[in-house]
Formats: sequence, structure tokens, C-alpha cells
Amino acid sequence: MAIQTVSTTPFDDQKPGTSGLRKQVPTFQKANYLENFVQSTFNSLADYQGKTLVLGGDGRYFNRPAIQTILKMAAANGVGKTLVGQGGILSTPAASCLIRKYDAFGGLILSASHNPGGPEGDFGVKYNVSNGGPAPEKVTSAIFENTKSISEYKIVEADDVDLDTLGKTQLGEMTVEVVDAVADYADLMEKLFDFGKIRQLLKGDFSMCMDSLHAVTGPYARAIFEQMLGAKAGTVTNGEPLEDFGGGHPDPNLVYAHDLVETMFSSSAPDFGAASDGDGDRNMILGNNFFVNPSDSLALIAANATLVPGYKNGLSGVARSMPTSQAVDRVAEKLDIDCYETPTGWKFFGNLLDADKITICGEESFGTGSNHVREKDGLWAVLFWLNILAERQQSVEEIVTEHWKTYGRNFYSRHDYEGVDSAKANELMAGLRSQLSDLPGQPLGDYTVDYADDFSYTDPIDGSVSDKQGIRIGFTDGSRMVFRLSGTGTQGATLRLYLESYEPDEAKHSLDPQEALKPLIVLADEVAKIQALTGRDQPTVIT
Ligand code: VG1
Ligand code: CO
Repeated sequence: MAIQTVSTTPFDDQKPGTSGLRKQVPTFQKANYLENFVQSTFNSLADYQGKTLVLGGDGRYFNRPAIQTILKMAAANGVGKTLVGQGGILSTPAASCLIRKYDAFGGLILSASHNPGGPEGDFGVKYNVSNGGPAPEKVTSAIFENTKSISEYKIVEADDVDLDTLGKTQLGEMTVEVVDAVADYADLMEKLFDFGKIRQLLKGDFSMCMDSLHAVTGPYARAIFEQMLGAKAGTVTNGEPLEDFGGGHPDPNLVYAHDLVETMFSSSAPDFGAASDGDGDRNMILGNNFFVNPSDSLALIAANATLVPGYKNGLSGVARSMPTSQAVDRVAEKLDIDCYETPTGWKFFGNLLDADKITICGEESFGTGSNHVREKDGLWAVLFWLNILAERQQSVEEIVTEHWKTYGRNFYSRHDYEGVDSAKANELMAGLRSQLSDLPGQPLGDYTVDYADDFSYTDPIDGSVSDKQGIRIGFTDGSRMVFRLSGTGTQGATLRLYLESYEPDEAKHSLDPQEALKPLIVLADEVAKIQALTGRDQPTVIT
């Protein structure tokens, strides 16, 4: 089979963001755009020849043609074998599972996660390394450097590979194996959780619903909940992955998962509801008329971990991203284990997990996971909750309010201002940065500033430093506000404002978070001039 070497010229916008390269589909469809990024990835790697690559995506528009291109390029670049999910489908956590299980040198995951899909939607490519996790910054910057000087790429001339039939075919020197996208992942879940107990729970009068938002988890959720665990047919809704996610935003939050939210906040709500995102790494957990904040979910999973077979021996430590609420810190303190604070993005947990410094970690953005793979894992979190519910025989709301009673409540909210003018967003951040050194010790509203900085992280394992990770203003009473710009959006800029306060008094735990955080919300606008600079008088999404 002939290997072609094609001349190309660099694009100037291929810098990977929070998790990989995300752009609108028409950008990815430009001649050589995908090819440049894929070749730059191979160019930046050493010693992969003859080894195994994992390849799959969340099924969004452009998934299949991208897979065909990548397969032909992998063959031309000397990859020994590529494992592809059937139909081109692999959830992000399932891809991570396969990389680990089959000792692959890495994987390419095609997804723009929670961003909308379709011909005018978003697409993305992410490279994961041999531990199954997102490439660390030194790898993504090497890829980026290559994109700036690329002059040619390699591809074999061949017919498209049949992605729908399980089994092996040959593409030049490379073997392509189309694998069941669900089986290995489902096996891993069965090893971690007490499927017998969960089956028992689902057999009784307990009711649940799982909204896959027409994204990648549909086939996984049906196999695991309905087939393996005996949940009744129809438990999984929107379970067919669609190229445009049915026109929706595959983002499991209170705004974009509106159908599920309506069901769970109705008079006939089931006991438990959950949703996951485009590529299956995020989760939203709801009880009957009750929303579980993701930061609380992380804390609660850590506090209840020993109820779950896979974690019965306890946790080596925990970690959370910097903007995530400090609820899990309190659990760690009680368990007498370490709690690490990392920048936003799952890649920062990789070294800590590999070194067994932590067992469980999470982000406020509906991401929770553990050392079972090296990605956050939506269905894992849902199973974790089901296992806890099966053990404790209480409602979601009872479990959460009991948790607050024990640890106090960290009121928490994230306000997103999506699609704001990039120049204005940068001006806002610069304005904040210019105030940082003057703030400590100053009164602000009813608060006194304790510290103000632009978060910098030194990886405790490899010593690498990541700075400018978000502006934190902490107050003497433990409250904080954090400002950062999204690294995953594709249109304009997205400003994220994270707010947190701590309430030990049980009598005040039932307050609405927006009420409890009101003084901080007002103050954040004063300090950052959000309304004046963005022209927005309210956020696009409040979580
Ligand atoms: C967002 C979240 C971050 C998450 C990232 C990838 O990043 O805030 O916590 O790791 O998305 O998640 P940003 O830079 O937009 O704030 V996923 O599910 O899109 O891979
Ligand atoms: Co995702």
C-alpha cells in the first residue's frame, strides 16, 4: 500500500486548550487542518512505531471521516495496531480504560465534550498518553510547536475501513481492530461496584432515570443499567448517540439537561436521576426534587468510599481542581489523608494518581473520577451513587443533608458568561491582576481580603510549574471568589466566576445558594466590573 507524503503549511490556531484542540467543525474541515494536528502529534512522539493506538470519539458530526483520516495516517506513520471502538464510538473514560488494559502507547479521542455538535457545531481532538490520561503540558506544547513548523504529512492511499464490523483488518502494515466499545469498560465497572446490591436496589420500588442527551453514553448506560443491572427498559433516555446530539447542548447541567431537570423537579419525580455529557466523562446527580452540587458530590463520594467494594480499603488521598469547593478538604481532614489542589483540567491529576498520592479526584464542572482510569468518568460517578444508595437505603437528599450536618455546608456556585467579547474578557482579567498586590488586608464590602493571587501550581511529582491558572480572592472568613477564562470554548471568551462560602450552622443549610452567596456575587461585580465590561447583567449559566 502506497504511503503518500503530502506538502502542507501551518495554521496559526492549533494550540490545545484545557483538553485538546477544540474548534468549530468548518475549521476542522479545512484542507489539511486535522492532518496537520495529527501529524504534529506523531512528530512529537518517540518510540511508538509498531505499538498500539486507541482511537474513537463521541459520535458527533465529522467523527467518522476524521477516524478514516487518522487510521490512514497512523498506518503511514508506523503505528503497529489501532484499536477502534465499533462505529467509531468510544467514550472518553472507555478510551482511557482501553489504553491501560491493552498497553497502548496512547490514544486519540475525538470529541468537543460538552460543546454542541453538528455541521456548525464543534469538534475536537485530544491526545492521551500511555497511562490513559490527557497529555500533560509538556506533550501538548511539543505538539503545538510542531504545528507551527509542519511542512508535510504522511497518509496511506487506501479504501475506508469498515468501522461497524467487529474484528481485524489490515491497513498497509498496520492492523485495525474494531472492538466492542462497551465490553471492557463494563467489565471494569463490575469489578469496582457491588452489582448484586445495586441490582437488588433497582428491583425494589426505587426508581431512576438516566439522560444520555443523545451523546456517547447511551450504549454504555443501556448495557450497564438496563441489561446488567436490571433497571427497567426506558430507564435510559435519549440513548441513541446522534451526530448533532438532537440539536441539544450535551452538557449535564441545570440549564442544558432541561428535560431531566423537569422530570426530577416534578411531583412524580423518580428517586434518582443522572445525566452525562458529549463524551461521557461528566455527570450530574439529582435526587427527587434535589440537585447535588458536583463539589458536594466529590466530597460525599470520598466520605462514603469504603462502602464501595473497589475502595473498601480506603483512599490514599484526594484532589480537587482549584475552583472546586473546599467541601472535600473537610472530608480529607477527617479521614486524615492528603488533599491536593490542582489547576483546572484533568491532566493535572495524572501524576498524583500514577504515584498513588490520591485515589479519588474531581472538579466542580461535573467531573469526578478515580484511579480506575485516568479520565473523569460520568457513569462511574452514577454507579458510585447507586452503590452508596443501595448501602445506605436513604434518599439522595437525606444523604447530602446529613453530610452537611457532619461537615458544615460549603455554599457554592459557578456563574458562566458565555460568548463574551475576547478583548473585554482579557481587559477584565488584566484589571483584576492589576489589583492583586493591593488587596490583601483590605476591607471589601463586609469582608476582609485574606489573600489575592493568580494561581500557580507546582506538580509535586515532576516539579513542572503551571502559572496564571485563575485569580483567587480569599477572605478572612474562608469565603472566596475565583475568576478564570475558559480554555474549552470556541466562540469569543467565556468568563467563569466561582463563588464559595462556608456555613457551619445547620439551621442555615437549607438556604438557596444564590441567596447565601448574594453578598459575594455583588462584590465580584464591583471588583471585576463584569457588567460594565461585558455588557451582561446576568450570567448565561448558573450552577
Ligand atoms: C471546562 C471545565 C474543566 C474541565 C474542562 C474539560 O474547562 O471548567 O473543569 O476539565 O472543561 O471538560 P474550561 O477551561 O472551559 O473551564 V470536558 O468534559 O469538556 O473534557
Ligand atoms: Co466531557
